[in-house]
Amino acid sequence: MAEALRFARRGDIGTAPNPRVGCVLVREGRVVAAGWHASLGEEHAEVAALKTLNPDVDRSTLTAYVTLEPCSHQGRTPPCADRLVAEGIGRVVVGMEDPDPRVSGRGIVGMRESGMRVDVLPSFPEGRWLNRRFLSSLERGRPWIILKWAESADGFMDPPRQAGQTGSIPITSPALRSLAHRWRSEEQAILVGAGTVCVDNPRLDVRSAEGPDPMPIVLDPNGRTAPSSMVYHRHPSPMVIGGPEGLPSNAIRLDAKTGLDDLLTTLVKRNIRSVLVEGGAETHRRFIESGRWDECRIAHSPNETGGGLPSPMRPDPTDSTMRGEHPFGEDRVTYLVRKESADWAGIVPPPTLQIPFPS
Ligand code: AOF
Ligand code: ZN
Repeated sequence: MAEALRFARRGDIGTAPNPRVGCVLVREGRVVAAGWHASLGEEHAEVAALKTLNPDVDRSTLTAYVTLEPCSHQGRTPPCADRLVAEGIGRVVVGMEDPDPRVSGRGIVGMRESGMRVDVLPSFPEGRWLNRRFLSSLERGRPWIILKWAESADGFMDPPRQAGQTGSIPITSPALRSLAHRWRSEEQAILVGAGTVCVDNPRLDVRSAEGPDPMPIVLDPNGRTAPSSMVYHRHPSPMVIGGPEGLPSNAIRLDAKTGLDDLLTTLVKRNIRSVLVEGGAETHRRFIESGRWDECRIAHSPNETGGGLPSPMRPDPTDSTMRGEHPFGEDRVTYLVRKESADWAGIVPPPTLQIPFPS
């Protein structure tokens, strides 16, 4: 299963909202074929693995190790459980049940009813962590939420500005910017408050890394942002709570009174399974105080700004677990995970910092 998990990790960019799944076919202790779900709409891991299998191999001698229950539904591709049965695979070992309501155990039952031997791991924390975004949406009804900010050595997230001076002023080194953009490409949505849009006028897209742009979400209940702000013109469907008059027609506008939980429910309904919150401090505070966060990534610069916007409150240390702390370029990155989220996921692996890297 460790080998299947290794293949699952390869499907890192472009699989969302789908889970990351890997499959290996084993004969007499040796892997004879392997596959993974590479991107949304493409074949599932089991089918990808079968594709690489020598046609002469006797299927009944094989054990398939799959990190997630083979699906039983006709979605973008046909059901994998039926395919494994039709192929005559001898035995299937499943990492964990698929909580997708179209599957939720039916893949396992179907394979067993056909006479196949199917075993399910009693616990699979690595697989849960890998698919924490997918599982959070289906099990907890809210996306996985990552808070991110950068701060100076003297505790500011934005340097002092002249009156009327706008535009983003980086605090950290260029090396960290590519990491921060990689983080953006890994999440389906990126959220900021109105203040950040007014002051920084950010694009919130992925530039210094590869991968899809997340959907921008702006919290602007009082309609303070300008409709010409870049965030409203870079993505096919920017979302805004409240917002100003005169937004492009493709913007998705939610009522100004929409609360955080209603927003998170709306995102799950739209198959948005993760959100990167990029500030500002007030927005981070809302998420921390309401307990609606899972990870916190703080980039520390060695330089002082000598004033500016104070960085956000830290999550209560009794409420969070340190995932790791790493130098990155001239900066240092601290990774925290909310205790409750770590317990829910089952495991908190240390972050890997090479680029490209699996998160
Ligand atoms: C599998 N193997 O590799 C994956 C599965 O959008 P679709 O049609 O591709 O279906 C997505 C659903 O299929 C997803 O929500 C999850 O339940 C399952 N994903 N299942 O047997 C795979 N990626
Ligand atoms: Zn499938």
